[in-house]
Amino acid sequence: MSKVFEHAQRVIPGGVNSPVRAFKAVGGEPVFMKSAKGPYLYDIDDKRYVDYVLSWGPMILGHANQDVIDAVKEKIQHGLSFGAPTEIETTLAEKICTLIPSIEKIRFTSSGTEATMSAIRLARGFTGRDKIIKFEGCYHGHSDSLLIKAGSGALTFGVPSSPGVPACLAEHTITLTYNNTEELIQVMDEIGDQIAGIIVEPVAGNMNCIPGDADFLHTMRSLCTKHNSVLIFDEVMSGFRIGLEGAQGEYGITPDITTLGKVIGGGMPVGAFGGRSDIMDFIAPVGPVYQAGTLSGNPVAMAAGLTTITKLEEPGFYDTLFAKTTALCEGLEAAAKEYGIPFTTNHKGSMWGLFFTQDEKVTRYHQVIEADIPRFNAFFHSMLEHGVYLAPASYEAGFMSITHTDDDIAYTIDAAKKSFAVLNKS
Ligand code: HOZ
Repeated sequence: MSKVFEHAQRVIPGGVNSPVRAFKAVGGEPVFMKSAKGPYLYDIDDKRYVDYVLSWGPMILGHANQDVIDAVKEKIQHGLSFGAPTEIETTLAEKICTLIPSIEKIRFTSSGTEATMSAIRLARGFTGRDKIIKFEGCYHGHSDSLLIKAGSGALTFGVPSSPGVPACLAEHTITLTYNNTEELIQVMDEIGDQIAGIIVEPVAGNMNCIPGDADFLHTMRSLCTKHNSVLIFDEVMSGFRIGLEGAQGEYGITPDITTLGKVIGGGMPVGAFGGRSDIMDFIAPVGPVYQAGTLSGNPVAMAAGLTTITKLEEPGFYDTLFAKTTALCEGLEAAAKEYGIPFTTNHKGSMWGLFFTQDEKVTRYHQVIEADIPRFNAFFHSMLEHGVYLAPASYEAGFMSITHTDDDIAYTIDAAKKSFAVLNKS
């Protein structure tokens, strides 16, 4: 075991501050990183990796974007946190409300988990109902009500429903099958009037990458309207990654509440939830539903987020970004075909995923679980060896940044070919 990992484990459980980082799913030891620039990560031995984790999504502009760094540097001259309102919070709030019309008012938090947890409480407070619906394999952070049959690290560790979540709370969370419209209709027909809200990742990124079916998401919208349930789009991952208006813009659906995080903090710790004014005004201090945070709306984080989003508005940004994702996925599929490896990819905007499966397309959770995980793990390690950093679990989406060049993508496809060649022999 490396000295740094051994040292970390003495003082941090598992040596990591978030479980997926521990490489437990893929085996081996995590790589300790030292710095990052553009599409590259550099480990403590100065080895370079083309990075498709991008801090789990936020670094859409690539690492250490100069404008973002400059904005942060400027901001920190004036103090790090005030615990009082600052104007930049309003500026970022207004920017997001303008770009995402369903968000009439927004509240900033320090993480996506806080945002989804607060959105659920708000939906319950607003409707006076307890039950919520979520979907198997979707992950909405690690709050108690949502850590039930969840994706991401929970899936990786084989404990989709975590010990520590009280049964009396879990019984209010109903878990349905992602992309199964019939099941959703049936359940809402039976108990829709008891449902406070439905929370969904419109593009799932925590059971690898599975875009929601348009019919599934549109039906969900109609059912929530019919039963006065709150529709919560968890766009912590997909927000500003599928376009300026997020997945909701792409699908043409207006949720009641949206949760955001990752990109809106430009690499700093930020989350947010926002939506219809009448619902948002149920939050304290206007309304009775309590929610708060010492570092919420932190001005340094706001500066990083504001600068990031402003750069996303540049003409052609998303066309260029999405073309890179398509090129990568098509290149990987062609390479796998060349080596006779059963393999497919999914992508939506700048989110993508790869699957070692005989299935032509992956649209359901069970397909992710049934894919060849040992093969993914071998592929992961081979790619790492060749200097390509993929998420260390087959249940995570990949991300693309605007700084990934054609050469980086060609390099990645070449590394994949070398890896497929080895897999073919095993
Ligand atoms: N929850 C993140 C994956 N979906 C992992 C966060 C991290 O390890 O940084």
